[in-house]
Amino acid sequence: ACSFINAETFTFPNSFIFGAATASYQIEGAWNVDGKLPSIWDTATHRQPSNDVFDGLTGDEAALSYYYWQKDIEALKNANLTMYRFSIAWTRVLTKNQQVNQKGIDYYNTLINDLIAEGITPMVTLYHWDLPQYLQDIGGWMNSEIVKYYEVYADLVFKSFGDRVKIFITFNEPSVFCDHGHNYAEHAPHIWTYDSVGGILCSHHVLLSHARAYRLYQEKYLAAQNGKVGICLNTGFSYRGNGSVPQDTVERAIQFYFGRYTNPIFSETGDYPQVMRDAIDQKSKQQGRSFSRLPTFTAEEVQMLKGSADFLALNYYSSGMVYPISFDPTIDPVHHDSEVAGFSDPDWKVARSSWLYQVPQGLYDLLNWIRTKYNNPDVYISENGWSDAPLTIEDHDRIEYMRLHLAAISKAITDGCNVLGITVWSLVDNFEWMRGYDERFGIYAIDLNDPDRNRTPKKSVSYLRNVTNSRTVEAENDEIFVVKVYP
Ligand code: GBH
Repeated sequence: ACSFINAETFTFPNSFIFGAATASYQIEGAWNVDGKLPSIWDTATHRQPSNDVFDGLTGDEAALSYYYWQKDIEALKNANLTMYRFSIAWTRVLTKNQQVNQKGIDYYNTLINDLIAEGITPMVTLYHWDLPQYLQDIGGWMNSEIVKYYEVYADLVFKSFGDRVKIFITFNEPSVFCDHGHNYAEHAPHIWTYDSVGGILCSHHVLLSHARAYRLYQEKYLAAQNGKVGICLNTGFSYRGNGSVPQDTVERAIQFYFGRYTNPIFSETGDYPQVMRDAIDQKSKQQGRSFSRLPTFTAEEVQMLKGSADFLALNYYSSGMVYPISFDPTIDPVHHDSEVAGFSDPDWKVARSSWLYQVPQGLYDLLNWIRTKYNNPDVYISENGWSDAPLTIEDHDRIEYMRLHLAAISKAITDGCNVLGITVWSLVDNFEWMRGYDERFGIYAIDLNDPDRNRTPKKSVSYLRNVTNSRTVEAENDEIFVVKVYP
């Protein structure tokens, strides 16, 4: 055991929940089994001659959780975790004619029943990036008709599982799948659009789909089921990149990345952040366009969105330094609407994933920013985790990352932030999107050569067990507060 000379002990209230998270495409495998239809990630990973994934691998099998869900439940129990965040594959539960595929429903029913039998609370994400390909074929998230399809899907999920599932998340990280999927073709559906128009349309329709699903639950299911519905949003915190960066730049960075979803849902005014509205309207005009690239919500839509979440599910991994840049409409301004650019401090510790720097302070500052900005909503940390090389069982770096981020959360709770729990990313090693299986986030290792996909506990499992037993972690302040301060 380590001992820290100036260590402080950080505690967690008894109500605080410790759990772990996964997502359907990243763990299930069985991509074409029991009536499951192809999703945009099946399409993306099956592209020939190259799928652009590290080592050319796919999620066709992954952790094979479609067959080995009991091993996942064992893993949760063994780590002393009492909440499991997983996602439902839209492609398993509905046919192209929008009819129920019972075999898909059966799979999730079994998983949910088995979790509950072990005292583990299910937290269900409806959409973690695996859109049915037949919906992509009509434009996917860029077509406003998607809102109706999503509502049918949400209705089925609430109706089928809501008697036992009391925490639903409508979407996972729209900023990621909208921008990476529809602006610069890094993620499925690999669409590149000029001037962010694809990502902007995607975000707009995701927001409307979210709100419709939330209202549907309130009207049709809340009275009988009494559950909560929220949305999962990700962001880092932003810091001034040098002494001449105005504080205003920091706020712009957060508003453009995070505020585009939080302002419509969690703020008192509703709608898109004013800075974003003004900037995109003005730049569209400057480009000679006759209407803004950013669509408008009707007054009813603003109302429908406002307050449409019982909690915020927050994914936090890392933070960045920002500085202002000027908008040049003559070059393709992919994400220059904000006129903010970012970088990472090379002094920060970096994971196997090149974007993942260890900045626990960012989580602490972000939680307090959310508390003051949005009247202290209920928050779950729905993802937080560290990547390392395949089969790293002695995962000391992950343990350090978890310890410092848990300390940051505890400190934020002491400040009054309503953080209800955490589901760490991830329960098991899984398909890390374009990075394939080269970056491992699991607290359990999976050897892809093992046909039984046994879940081998990494050292972080016993660490987590200690944390959940003692409900404390130890950290020094200068391990948490790593961001340079410019006067
Ligand atoms: C989460 O996204 C996802 O919800 C989860 O499925 C995933 O497995 C997990 O994180 C770990 O990555 O190539 O430099 O442009 C986290 C946010 C956004 C982080 C996209 C990586 C790409 C960075 N991710 N980002 S870069």
